[in-house]
Amino acid sequence: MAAVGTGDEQGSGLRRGRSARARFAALAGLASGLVTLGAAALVAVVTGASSDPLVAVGAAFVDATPTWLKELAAETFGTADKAALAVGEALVLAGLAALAGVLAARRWVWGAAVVVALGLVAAAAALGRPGASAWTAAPAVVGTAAGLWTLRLLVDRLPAPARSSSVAATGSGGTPAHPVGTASAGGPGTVGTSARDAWSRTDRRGFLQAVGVAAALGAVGVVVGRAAGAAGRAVTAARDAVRLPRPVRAAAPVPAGVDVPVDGVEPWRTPPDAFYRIDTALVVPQVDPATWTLRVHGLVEREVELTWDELLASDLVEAWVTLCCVSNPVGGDLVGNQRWLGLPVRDLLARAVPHADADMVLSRSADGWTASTPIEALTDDRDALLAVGMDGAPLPVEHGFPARLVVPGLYGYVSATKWVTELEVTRFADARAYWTQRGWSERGPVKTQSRIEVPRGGGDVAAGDVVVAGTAWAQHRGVRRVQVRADEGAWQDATLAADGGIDSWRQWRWTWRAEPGEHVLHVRAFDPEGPQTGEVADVVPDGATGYDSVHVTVV
Ligand SMILES: Nc1nc2c(c(=O)[nH]1)N[C@H]1C(S)=C(S)[C@@H](COP(=O)(O)O)O[C@H]1N2
Ligand SMILES: [Mo]
Repeated sequence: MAAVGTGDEQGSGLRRGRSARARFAALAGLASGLVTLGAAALVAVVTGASSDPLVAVGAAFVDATPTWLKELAAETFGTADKAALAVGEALVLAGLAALAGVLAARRWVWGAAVVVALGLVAAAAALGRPGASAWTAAPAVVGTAAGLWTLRLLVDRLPAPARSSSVAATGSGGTPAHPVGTASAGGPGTVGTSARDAWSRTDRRGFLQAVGVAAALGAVGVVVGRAAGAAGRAVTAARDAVRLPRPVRAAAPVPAGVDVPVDGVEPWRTPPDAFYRIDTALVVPQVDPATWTLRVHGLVEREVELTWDELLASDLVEAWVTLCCVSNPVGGDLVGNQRWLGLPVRDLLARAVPHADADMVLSRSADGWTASTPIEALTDDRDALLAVGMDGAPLPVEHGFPARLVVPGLYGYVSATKWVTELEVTRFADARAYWTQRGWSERGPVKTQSRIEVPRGGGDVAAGDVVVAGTAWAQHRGVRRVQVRADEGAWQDATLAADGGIDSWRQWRWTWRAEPGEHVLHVRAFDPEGPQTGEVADVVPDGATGYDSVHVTVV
C-alpha cells in the first residue's frame, strides 16, 4: 500500500471522503423518497386519496394517537393540527429517506430494506382504511418499486467507498474511475487521496444533476397527482347542482335583537365559512350524492336504505342549532350557531322501527368514523336532523356534504356525524364509537357554558362604564340567566339578548363600573336546573367546566 502523506492526514482524508460520500448518499435517498411519493400520488389518482401513502399513514397515525397526545396537539396547534401533522410526517420521512440512502451506499440491502419496510408500513396503513380493497395498496407498491429503482441508479453513481488512499476507485457499475491527479482531482489543499479524488467534478455534477432530475420528477408527481386526484374526486360540481327543497316547517323566525349591539361579540348566526371544523379526515371525503345512500340497520324491524333523491323528496324541516365540540376549552371557540335543513331522524327511525331493547344509534361516516347517540335523543321531540342544508345552501363539503347529523344538546363527537352513510341501531353495551374507544365518555350531553368576548383580555380599558358582553349556551335546555362578577365579588345579573330558541346560544351584556387597577371578571350561565358549575374540569372525558374569566387593566 503506497502511503501518501502521513497516516493522520491519510485517515482524515479518508474520513472526509466517507462523510462526503454519505452526504451525497443522503441526497440520493431524499430524491428517491420524492420519486416514491410522486409515483404513489400518481397511482392514487386512480385508487383514491386515502390510498396515497402520506394520507394513509397520516390517517392511521391519527387513529392510533393516544388521547393525551391529541390533546397536546390540539392545544399547541389548534385547528392547524392537520398541517402540523403533515409537516411532522414530512420531516420523519425525510430523515428515513436520507438514512436509506446512506445505508444503501454502504450496503445496498440495508438501504433497500429501509425502503421496503417503509413501503410495507404504507401498504398496511392503506389496507387498514375503511373501504380498502387490494388495489388500495397499489400506490405504496408502485411507489416503493420506483423509489428502489431510483435509489439504485443514484447510488451506483456514487464514488466507490474510500477503502484506502492508494486504491483508485472504480465505479460500482464497472466504470473506470478517473485517475488520481488529473485536473478532476480535489484541487489545492486536498489531503491525501479519497473518494473525493476518485470522483471527478464531472461525475459529481452528473450525480447531482441525476439527483435533481429525480427530485423534480418526484415533486411534479406529487403535485400533479394530488391536483388531478382532487379535481377528479371533487364533488363541488355535484354540490353546485343541488336544489334544496323548501322545508315543510321553516325555522322559527329569528327575533330582532339576538345580537347584542356590542362590537367584538361573535355574531349570533355563525357564517358557514367561519364555522369551526373538527374531524379526523386528512382529506375531506368527497361523497357523490348520486351514489350516496344511508342505510339504517341493526336492531330494527326492517332495514331502510335511503337515496339522495328520496331524502330530498322527504318532509324536511329547518332548525337553528348551536353545535359545539367536547374539546372546546372554557372560553374557547369550537362552537357555532346555524340554520340546518334536514329530515327529522325520528321520522327515518320510525320507518325502520327500532327494537325496544335498543338504546343507541351508532352512526358511521363514509370515512369510517363513528358516533354513539342515545336513541332517545333521536326519537324525542327535539330537532335531531339528518341535515342536508346549512344556512339555506347544501352543506359545505368540509361540514359533511351531502348529509350529516345535527342533534341539539349533544357534543359533536357523539352526534354530529358528517358524510354519514349508516345508522346502526344497537346498544351501548354492544358497540363503542370512535372517541369512546380512545378514552372519551360514551355519552356527551353538552355542559352549560358561557364566555366573555368583550373586553378581550390583554388590552387596557378606560375607567368608567365598561360594556362586558359575550355568549352562553345550554342547548336544548336554554339559557335562563347570565351573571358576571368582578374581582370575585357578588354575582351581578347581565342583560340577556333576545331568545332565538333553547337549541341556540344566547348573547348577554353587562355594564361594569370600572375603577382603575387590575381586575378579573368571571361569567356564569344558568339553565333551568341552576347555575353552571365553577368546578374546573379538563375537556377529557366529557367536556370542560369552570368559569371563563378575563383579566383587565383599567386606566
Ligand atoms: N365523519 C366525521 N364526522 C364528524 C367528526 C369526524 O371526525 N368525522 N367529528 C365530530 C366532531 S368531534 C365535531 S365537534 C363535529 C364538528 O362539526 P363541524 O366540523 O361541522 O363543525 O363533527 C363531528 N362529526
Ligand atoms: Mo368535537
